[in-house]
Amino acid sequence: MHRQKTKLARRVHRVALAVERRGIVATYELHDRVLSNRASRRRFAGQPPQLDDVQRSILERLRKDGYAVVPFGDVVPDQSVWAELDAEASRFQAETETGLARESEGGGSELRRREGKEFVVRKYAYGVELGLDDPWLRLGYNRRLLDIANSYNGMWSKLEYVDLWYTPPLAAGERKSSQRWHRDFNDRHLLKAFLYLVDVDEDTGPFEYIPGSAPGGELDHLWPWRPLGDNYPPEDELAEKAAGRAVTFTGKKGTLIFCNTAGFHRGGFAKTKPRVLATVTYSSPASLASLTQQNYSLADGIENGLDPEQRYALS
Ligand SMILES: O=C(O)CCC(=O)C(=O)O
Repeated sequence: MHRQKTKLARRVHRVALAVERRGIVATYELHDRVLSNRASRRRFAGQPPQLDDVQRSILERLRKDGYAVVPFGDVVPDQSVWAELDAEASRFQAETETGLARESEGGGSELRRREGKEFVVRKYAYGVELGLDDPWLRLGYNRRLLDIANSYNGMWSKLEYVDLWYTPPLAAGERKSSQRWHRDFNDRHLLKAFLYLVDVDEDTGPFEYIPGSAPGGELDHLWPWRPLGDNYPPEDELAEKAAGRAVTFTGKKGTLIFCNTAGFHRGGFAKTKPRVLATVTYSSPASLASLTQQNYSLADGIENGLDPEQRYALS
């Protein structure tokens, strides 16, 4: 009797999950085609940003390959911005290393991690309250980056995620979760920026990408992107189908990578040295309406001092 009940409960749960999934996918498609994204495309078309040569070149490369790499200073030439980020990153690195040392001695720490991806220590993770003066949030709503994201997505984008990651080296072991090839499930209109805050070589867990695998690219038919799709194909099959195509982003501190991570990517498999990077995610309003949520809330509300594009990204 008990066994039958358990079986029935499991079946009911499975059906309920399937119905919920279908509802989420339908909501996403509706918001992408008709509701949120249409209005957001209109806003962009009514007020397209003036891009300079650096931004135009990034946009061209993004459209062709799904990624572009550039020194941070080329996008944000104001030296004081980099100086502040660099100093903040060093502080985060030092605090994280103190916390990790305490943990390895069996003590507690306040380090933030996310379930399922415990190998990364995060500055903010989820549910953090940020002031508009937070340097990493400011990086996310910096018009130089935001204009690239909006132009690539063809609409005013939402700043969905802002964080700093510390990936400690792991002497041995298999690749786990985002260390394996995958597509991000959360949006087809997606742009992430990764800013390396230490030099990253082969042993530091570089980010890797398969050019042309983003939606609309020549390899988009490989386990194609779907909302909530089956986004982790067997590693060996993908490696065979995309043989020789993957790009590995080793680079100096201050390297900025723009990438549509609805295409295949992986990274953070640090072997001997820790990797420290900042990451910001721009997605479409449809994604926030159904598939994902912002990892931060604003401490101060949105100021009138910001441009409409910035206010939209943060709301
Ligand atoms: O840590 C990395 O390099 C990969 C990150 C990743 O998979 C993601 O942000 O979606």
